[in-house]
Amino acid sequence: MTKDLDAVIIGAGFSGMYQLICLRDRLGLDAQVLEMGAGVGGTWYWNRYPGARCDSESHSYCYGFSRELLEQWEWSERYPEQAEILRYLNHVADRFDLRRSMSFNSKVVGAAYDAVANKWMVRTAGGDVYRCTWLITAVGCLSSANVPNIQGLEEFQGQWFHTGLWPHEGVDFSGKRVGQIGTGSTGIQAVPVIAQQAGHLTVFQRTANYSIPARNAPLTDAFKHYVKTQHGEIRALMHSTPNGHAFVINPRRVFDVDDAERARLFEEGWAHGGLQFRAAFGDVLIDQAANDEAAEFIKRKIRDVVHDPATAELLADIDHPFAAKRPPIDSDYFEAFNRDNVALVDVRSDPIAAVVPGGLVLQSGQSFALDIIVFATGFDAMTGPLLRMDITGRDGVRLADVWAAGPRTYLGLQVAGFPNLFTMTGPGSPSVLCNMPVAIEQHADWIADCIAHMRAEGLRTIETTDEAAEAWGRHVDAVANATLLPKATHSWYLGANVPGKPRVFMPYAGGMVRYREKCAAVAAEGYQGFVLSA
Ligand code: NA7
Repeated sequence: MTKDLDAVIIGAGFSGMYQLICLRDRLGLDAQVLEMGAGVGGTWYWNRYPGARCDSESHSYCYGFSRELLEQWEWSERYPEQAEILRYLNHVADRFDLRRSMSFNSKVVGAAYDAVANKWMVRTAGGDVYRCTWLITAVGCLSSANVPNIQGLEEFQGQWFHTGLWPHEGVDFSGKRVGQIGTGSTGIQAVPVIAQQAGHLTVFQRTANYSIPARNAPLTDAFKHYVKTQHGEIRALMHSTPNGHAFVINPRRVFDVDDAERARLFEEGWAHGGLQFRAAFGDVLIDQAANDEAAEFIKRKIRDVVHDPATAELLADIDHPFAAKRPPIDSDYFEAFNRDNVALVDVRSDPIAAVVPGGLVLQSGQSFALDIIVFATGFDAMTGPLLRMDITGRDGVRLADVWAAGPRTYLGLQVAGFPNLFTMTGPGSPSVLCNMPVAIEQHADWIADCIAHMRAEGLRTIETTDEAAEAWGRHVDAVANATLLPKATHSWYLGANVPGKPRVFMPYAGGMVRYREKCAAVAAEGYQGFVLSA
């Protein structure tokens, strides 16, 4: 089947759904979403692992474009769990009649730009071809599962799962010997829940990680009322903060206060819980000495919580600044190591050598008998979902070749040589350093406004330049280097979690406010850094 359209949007998660509303309902384009899953939801469709929950607070983890939606939808908990977010996204799909413009089970395997026709030809695994003027990738930043290439996995006689491709019917852990590899945000959420169900859980830790208690709880009626009646104020606050959350980062510095006051403020943040812990001071992610204070506070908490001193030491032996890797928040993660059925194994000093039919073997020869292996090993972040689609631009140039030394974009929105292709929340944009729905709505609106402008002016192509992308790339590097973020040399922000992936700090660390202003200025000044032609 070949179909002609104005726009194709790849992905039916938060970003693709709202982009469809912008293009189809606001601009009147003939737009279609292609989605590889069988339903909407993106991240929340795939990540169904035990304990899967958002680490943005529910009242800020939602769309802001519809007043009625803000006033009518009601979240039940401070941090919504996967099933609730998926219900929300299904509700949005129904409410705005999105499904009629979506093709599910449609995995995009290629997209090629035809310069003569000025069209993109988008191919799906099922052999369908969609011909369109505008191509928008809404594929998410963390959607390409990273299963480590461990020798012997295919011979494992038990079951294994990656958290990002979790079976819809769930996994029965009861009485099973479970091994979990990975202690990032996902692993930290999964451990306490799997521990409750499994016969025994062995956690294989390569890099110890900070985590702040989420203090998740049902929302009170008073808070629900506040969310519904004060949504304008809440959105204004979210749009005024660098990371799109509904809380202010206090500008005071860690050493502005004396030891006792600092301890009190950290305790207050710990008791309040969540990402807001970091907001007690403005310099935690900028100044190493300030960061050390926060890091030591958390390490002391870990030692207080975990009874076995050797386990506590291993969990608190953290080698990077606090929040330089994505900072997890948890519900009883460290407490789980006090259970009799949970053990921690250090695979930094003694790496995993192989999977064997009955379990795992470390390089020292120590072996573990396992029935189930859970890979909480993260994603080929940001570039992975784009590169796996085989996108070719002008003159058949492959995106994979253009990005061989790392991604280069202008504003995270466009790549030179790929006209009329927009990469929502692409590398070089705030994306994962921002509360995602905020970053997503800003991109979708900007792209829709750009297309509306072009149609009004009779323009047919927009393409950024190498110069603009190079300059933006230098700026992205500079703002990252002004923080402690690049000091976590093994982070997925840098691409360091995937063997062979170029090390480039991918998200824009300059903050959402500054980024939004830059994008608005670019548009207001005639799309500086882009070439628009008829
Ligand atoms: P992350 O944050 O990339 O964490 C992956 C974890 O898996 C991390 O602890 C890794 O250790 C570990 N890992 C990866 N490969 C291996 C191998 N081969 N051996 C041992 N351990 C390994 O992914 P998450 O899914 O937790 O979080 C991603 C984001 O999703 C999260 O920030 C939320 O926004 C949602 P490492 O640190 O690399 O040594």
